[in-house]
Amino acid sequence: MAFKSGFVTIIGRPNVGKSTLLNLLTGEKIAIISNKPQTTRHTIRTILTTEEYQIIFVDTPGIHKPKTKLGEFMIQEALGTFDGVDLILYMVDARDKKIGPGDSMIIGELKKAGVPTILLINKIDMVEKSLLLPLIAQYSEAYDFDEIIPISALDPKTKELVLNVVKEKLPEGEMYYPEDMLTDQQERVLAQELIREKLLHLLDDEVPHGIGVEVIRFKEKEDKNIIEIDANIYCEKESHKGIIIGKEGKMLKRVGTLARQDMERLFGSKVFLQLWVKVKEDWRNSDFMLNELGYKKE
Ligand SMILES: Nc1nc2c(ncn2[C@@H]2O[C@H](COP(=O)(O)OP(=O)(O)OP(=O)(O)O)[C@@H](O)[C@H]2O)c(=O)[nH]1
Ligand SMILES: [Mg+2]
Repeated sequence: MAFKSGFVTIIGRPNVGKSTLLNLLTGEKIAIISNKPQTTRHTIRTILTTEEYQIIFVDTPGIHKPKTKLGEFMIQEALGTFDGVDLILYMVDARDKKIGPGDSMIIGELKKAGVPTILLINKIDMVEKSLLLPLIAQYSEAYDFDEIIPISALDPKTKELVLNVVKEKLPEGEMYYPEDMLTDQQERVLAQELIREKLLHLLDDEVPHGIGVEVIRFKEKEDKNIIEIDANIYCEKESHKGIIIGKEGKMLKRVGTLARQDMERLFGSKVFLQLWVKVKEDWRNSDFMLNELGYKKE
């Protein structure tokens, strides 16, 4: 059988489970995940290579109505992936009773793009099966999806189910990337994201959305098998800084320990991590800061 290859983008509203699915499909923890919407801010490519195919999955920020320049960047990142991909995996939440305005907007974009699309109705572990049929009926009326598949991204069996369908739709083609390449994300970006993930997990709702992380030093000391990483955590208010640092620095220490453990696993090396917290009012609307933190197109 001829080798197949292609680009597959994963899109949908915030918090529907896109990054969870990406990590399940590739078997690696590359994308960060949290229970808070707008966790993913850049597109992330991860590459799955087998003897039969190479799939480049593109995880994208949740599509929402932007309120800041950062939000606008995120939407552009997501919509920008429609162009030139071989297949779209569009995820929605099985708990939705009907198609809301956010998903109607996304379907409008799908119609413009005209790329083959599989609808994945996710989180079916959280709903009664009988509620799925009416939702499926609504979606199949709204758009001519290639397939509609109810899934749970938390169920390991979903991996094979989705990969089989994706494989079927892939065109024949060569490898785009070396077979041992896992992601196009630089290690410093992965480090930055892991720190942000811990902050999302440990802090209450209001604070994390206003957080940006910048790795200011990433130095590999190969002779000692250690990586030294320094990072700034930017927040929008003096009161948030206090929360992030915590009583006697406890919160920051926890963030640092958890992020370091994940980094050591991912990089296969010891990590020495130092964190600083800085206040930058309204940085999410500052072109300069967005540029600094990598939320700008080159
Ligand atoms: N019960 C259940 N929870 C899920 C499932 N898939 C994902 N989740 C949870 O949903 C939350 C959001 O998951 P993410 O993967 O971060 O969602 P996302 O679509 O990438 O979100 P953004 O990056 O903000 O757009 C996390 O708490 C996941 O654990 C599922 O099938 N069932
Ligand atoms: Mg995500």
